[in-house]
Amino acid sequence: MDYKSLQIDMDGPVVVVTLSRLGRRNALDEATVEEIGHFFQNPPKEARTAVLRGEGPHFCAGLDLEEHARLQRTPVQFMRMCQRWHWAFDQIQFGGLPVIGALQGAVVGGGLELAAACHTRVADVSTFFALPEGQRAIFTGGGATVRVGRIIGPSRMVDMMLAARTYDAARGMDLGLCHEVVPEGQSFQRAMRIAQAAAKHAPMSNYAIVTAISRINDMSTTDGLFAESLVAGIVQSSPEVAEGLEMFLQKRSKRIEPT
Ligand code: 1HE
Repeated sequence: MDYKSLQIDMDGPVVVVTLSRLGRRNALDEATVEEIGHFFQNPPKEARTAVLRGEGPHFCAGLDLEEHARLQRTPVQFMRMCQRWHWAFDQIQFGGLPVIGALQGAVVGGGLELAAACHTRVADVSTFFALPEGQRAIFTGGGATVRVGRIIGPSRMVDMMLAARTYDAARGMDLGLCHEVVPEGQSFQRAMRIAQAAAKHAPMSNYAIVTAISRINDMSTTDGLFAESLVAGIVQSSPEVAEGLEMFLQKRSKRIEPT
């Protein structure tokens, strides 16, 4: 696929995906969402982890409101569009590649839905989170009811939308919308360091981390524990395990220390 709204760069084992619609503050039109889904469904073979960022001062301004106004979609067309967003963001969350979101400025509406599909989110202090759909006479459609609702809880999500709340980076971190806050302009560098370190993990271990935990949390206790044992059984018997254990037994592996 010839990507027009994404810039793709390899940096060792890390693939950097940059949303590049600066003139629209990286807002998501239909073509961009297709590119995101296609990319994360078919990442480069040599990529072990990914960093997703937005060009310029904002991560992503959500739904492309110019396209939305222009296309005058019918209810069925908008429903279909939302389902393409769900498919595309599922490729991020469940595609198997660990994806680190590097956030700055606006992470709003569909931009927050996109960020919520990333596995780790690093925000700089300029970051703000909002779901302004209510103020635009629309509703979330890119997965927020599921992904954001599960992060901050449905009651807080209702309040966030009704009371038109904008959370800054520190509040976002309290609520789990991001996992780390760094000084202005440093979210990309920090996301890269996390991605480079995670790229050294055994691939099966990373695959289990990014695909199994969310799914198991959708299950009942009994089913979840059973599924965990199955996943663990497969991961624990992968070839990289012997090497990792050998390093530990020879006292060559990194100690786990308080930070
Ligand atoms: C856009 C969009 C957009 C900016 N669609 N063109 N999303 C929103 O409600 C957020 C709307 N945007 C904003 O609140 C602000 O633009 C920002 C806080 C993101 C950035 O502010 P700023 O001052 O840096 O930029 P700007 O001057 O407001 O915008 C620069 C340009 O980007 C301008 O175009 P220009 O031709 O006048 O230069 C804007 O029109 C354009 N732009 N945001 C299209 N979103 C699956 S359902 C999901 C539902 C939602 O996502 S609802 C939330 C929609």
